[in-house]
Amino acid sequence: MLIGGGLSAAAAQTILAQNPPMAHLPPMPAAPPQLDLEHLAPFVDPLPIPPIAKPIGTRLNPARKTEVPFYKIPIQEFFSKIHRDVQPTRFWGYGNSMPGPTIEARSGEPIFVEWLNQLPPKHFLPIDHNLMGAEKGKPESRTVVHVHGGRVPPASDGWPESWYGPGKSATSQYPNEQEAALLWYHDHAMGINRLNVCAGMAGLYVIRDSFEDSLNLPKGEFEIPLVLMDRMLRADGQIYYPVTVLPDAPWIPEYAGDAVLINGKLLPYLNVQPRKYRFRVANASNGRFYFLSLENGAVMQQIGTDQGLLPAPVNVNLLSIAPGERADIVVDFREHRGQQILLRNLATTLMQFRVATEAADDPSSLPMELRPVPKMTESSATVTRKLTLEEVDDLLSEPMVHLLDGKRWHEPVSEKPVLGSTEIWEFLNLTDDTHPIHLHLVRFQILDRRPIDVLSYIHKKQLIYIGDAVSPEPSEAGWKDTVRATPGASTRIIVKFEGYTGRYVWHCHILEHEDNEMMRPYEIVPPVTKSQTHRAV
Ligand SMILES: [Cu+2]
Repeated sequence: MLIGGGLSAAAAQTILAQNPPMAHLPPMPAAPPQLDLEHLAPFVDPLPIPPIAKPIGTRLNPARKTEVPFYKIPIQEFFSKIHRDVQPTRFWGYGNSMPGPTIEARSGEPIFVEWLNQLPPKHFLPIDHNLMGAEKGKPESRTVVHVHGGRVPPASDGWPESWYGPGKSATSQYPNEQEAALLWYHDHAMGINRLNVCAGMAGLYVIRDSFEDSLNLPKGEFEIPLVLMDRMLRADGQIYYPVTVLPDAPWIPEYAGDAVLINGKLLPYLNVQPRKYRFRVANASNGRFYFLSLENGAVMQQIGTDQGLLPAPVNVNLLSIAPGERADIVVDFREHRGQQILLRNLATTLMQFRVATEAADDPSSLPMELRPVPKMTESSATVTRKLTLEEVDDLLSEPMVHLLDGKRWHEPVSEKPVLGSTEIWEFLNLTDDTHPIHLHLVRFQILDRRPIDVLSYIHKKQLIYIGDAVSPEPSEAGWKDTVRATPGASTRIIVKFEGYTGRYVWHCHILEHEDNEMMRPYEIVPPVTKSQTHRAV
């Protein structure tokens, strides 16, 4: 692999060791001719900014007897230009843009969204009917929407089996009782969510609050979302999703395309002024990890992660971001007047920033102290769960299925944290891949990662640590909802289960894994009261 962006060979080796590409892919039929990215003119399209969703009115919030903003967002097929020289690409998405319209919300101010399924009946990507939940006879274009990172009642969270077919809709309430953060919404339909997201079903959901406002970070036209989605594209610009050689079992273990769309465009450019910008980065790819850098040594200062602001800005030369994760970045272009700066993923160019020559005013701030993140102490946890991440291979060493704690989706719920309690979840990754693990509803902190003797665990169920525990990187030492569980290692998180009782899910955010059993339900149960204890006695 060629390494660029000022990355040393040693650093690249470390990255590759921690995040190896999928070791094995099933035999695949030859792909149809792909779009020739080498000869595509770069930087001919301006970076689009997804439209802001507008409420169509208000609706009574029965919990508070108040009227709250009401949105209707259709889910439909449309065609969109991903590049000046490529004919329009078919997408299934929200509104008629890819990414969908950005929902702007304020902390503490609830909204309702009605999601309307207006998709055509036949899916345009290959469904594998062997997967749990994707059996024949179900509507192919079924969907259900999940707001990733949202603290949402269970009925509005997008339970994977609560999908609905074309012509139907579902209304979700989003209380927004949480701190400012960049969330994102996407499809979560059981067994086909990798196909629906690949088809374009993703959009941003921003929560703001007065604390964040008071920091005077760059805003308005100086706050730019960057939604990363890689795709395989046919020569005619249409999305290609590969299959195996088995016509009845087309599932592949991971999807990765060479064409990286940023806000729905290939190789776009952005005109910027020589001042500070805030970039809200979301990795909405099925399975690709990005390692982003800026040419010319322009510094990225990471100010936030999945669930909001970090305690202080962190300088990053290389920004790692796994599927499902978000990063909040400030870049000051002041020293780069007149320059053209490339944003790269390792050696691959993704987009260009064109810095204006004229000096610009910059009334925004980048405080050295952002938002306090009180450290959760291990002693506050009442339960520790050891949960394996496993890959089951076939006779040819090809992955057949991925499991959490050795269990499949339909097995009884085994994780039942008590509302208000704190637990440590220790993920024991017995596979060769990094799995980004996401828990719905909650935010958490990463405690540490530590190498383990995988074979001892597999053969004797003995947990032997074979190295020191390593603290999370400063850039991930904030509130998280998705954690990279590295291969051959224990990754520990500490979680307080707040918000609601009921059933939620936790899963790997590599969508091919999630669709093939790497997702489990969990249930938050009410605390047992003293009177109930007496009755039980
Ligand atoms: Cu995975």
